[in-house]
Amino acid sequence: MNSLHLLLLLLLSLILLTSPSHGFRNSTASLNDSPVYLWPLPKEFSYGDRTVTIDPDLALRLEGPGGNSTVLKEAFERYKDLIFKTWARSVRRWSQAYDVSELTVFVSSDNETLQLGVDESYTLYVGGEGRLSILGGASIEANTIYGAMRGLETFSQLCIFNYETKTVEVYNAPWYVQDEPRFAFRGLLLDTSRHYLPVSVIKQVIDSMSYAKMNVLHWHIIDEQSFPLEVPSYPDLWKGSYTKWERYTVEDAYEVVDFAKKRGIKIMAEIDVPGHAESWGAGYPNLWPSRNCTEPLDVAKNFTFEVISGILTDMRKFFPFGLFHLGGDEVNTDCWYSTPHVKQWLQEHNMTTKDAYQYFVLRAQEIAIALGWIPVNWEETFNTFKENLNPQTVIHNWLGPGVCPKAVAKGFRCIVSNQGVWYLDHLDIPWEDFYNSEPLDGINSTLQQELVLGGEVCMWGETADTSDVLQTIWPRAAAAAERLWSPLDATSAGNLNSTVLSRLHYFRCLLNHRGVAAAPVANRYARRPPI
Ligand code: CP6
Repeated sequence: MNSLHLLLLLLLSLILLTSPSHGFRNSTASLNDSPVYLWPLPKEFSYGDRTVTIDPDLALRLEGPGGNSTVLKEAFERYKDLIFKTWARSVRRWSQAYDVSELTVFVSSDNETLQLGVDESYTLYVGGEGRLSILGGASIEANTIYGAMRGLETFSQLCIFNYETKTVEVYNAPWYVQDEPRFAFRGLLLDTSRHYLPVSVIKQVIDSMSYAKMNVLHWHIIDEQSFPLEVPSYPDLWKGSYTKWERYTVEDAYEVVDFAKKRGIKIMAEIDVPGHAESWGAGYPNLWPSRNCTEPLDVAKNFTFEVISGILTDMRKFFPFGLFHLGGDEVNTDCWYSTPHVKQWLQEHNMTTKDAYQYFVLRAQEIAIALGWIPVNWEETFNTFKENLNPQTVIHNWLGPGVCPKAVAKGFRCIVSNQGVWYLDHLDIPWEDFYNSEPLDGINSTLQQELVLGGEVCMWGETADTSDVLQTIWPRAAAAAERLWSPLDATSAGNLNSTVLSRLHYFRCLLNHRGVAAAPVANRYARRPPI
């Protein structure tokens, strides 16, 4: 920190101490008196009572070791379009000066590696009146370009189009925001097996996730219904796609990963084994135990593990994220026992079907670990054979509350996706239930709490496709996004009566303006929550 920063900080604290926090009302229609329309709510913030105008030719000044980033420059251009082209076709260009003509972005590291736990913190300042005053202008300080991107999102949410003056303004300046996420893993599952989703739709989902500061797209690519992905090592696998036009090439996968990275979002890919894998056999029927036992995959053949190894080796090239999901849920092993050669294999190895399920999951884990991945498995694996799992395993909850407390007590890391409150395909779950679901419920020790990486909302694809996937995700995913980003006290009970409803209405409206087909906040399906 140099002396200029110190001076700025000093002056800032002065403002924070002297400025009223609720002094001002602007002309935009609001549902209550709060001037705060940010989603998710930042960790700390304060605001004043002045209105500043933002120059439609807003310039970016990049500073610091990370300041030369092309990715960040591109992000700035995207946000400039969102700020100035979202609400109206054109802003009025004035002859006189605007209060904010330049956004200074200081990034202290040039390391653009994107992994779990990457620093997403930022400090945002949007100044007071007067372009030349020391308190004019706007700035973002961050340790990584990903933190700077989160700051750009917050900045864009402060920028509001004034329909009378036809300029973009920030109300209640000066704003001072110091922000960082509560959880490192803030995910959304997208299922492209039950219904194929074009790459353009996946990109829309990724874009919309970045608006809510979500950071992991769990790509449930393959399931029993279809195998849409190209796997060079086993080129017949994608014969399991619905049609030859409903497939992802290797290049598509690279493109999705790259598009997401530019928005600070990791892609966690999944191959769900040994259940949920019937479609693998369309190209390689040998993966099926028999013609009338097409799931789970054949545990008795070495070929099965050769194929898994081939898929993972290929995928390792285009999925750089350190976590890889190996499924392991809903495995019904009955037909293993009723298939003669598998039954014989079980007897030769002195295994029950349950032992064989464990053997399969552990062998798949070993392949993923040898490739440098941390395996993630659905909770049945933990529920069935607990300590035998590799200790690196991340347990992914879904069946109900309770498993993460048990998993972290045994030293495993955990991701929460309780189906009763975070399953988006359950149309009757209202946003309030998404909002009130607390990932750390039932976990009291700080050490164990730290093993909860975060949570994930699940958009299973049986009943949603391109025509309605975005409106099914939003706005309810946003409720979980705030739970996972904002401080616990900001999202605890009682706050439902404060700004949360007006902010969610505003965020949903913002999504619509940005071209995301988010459904109304109180949609026609959702049952009302208990009072
Ligand atoms: N597909 C896979 C699914 C589900 C799971 N795994 C699922 C189960 C129950 C509900 C919703 C989705 N469709 N592969 C469970 C993790 Cl209610």
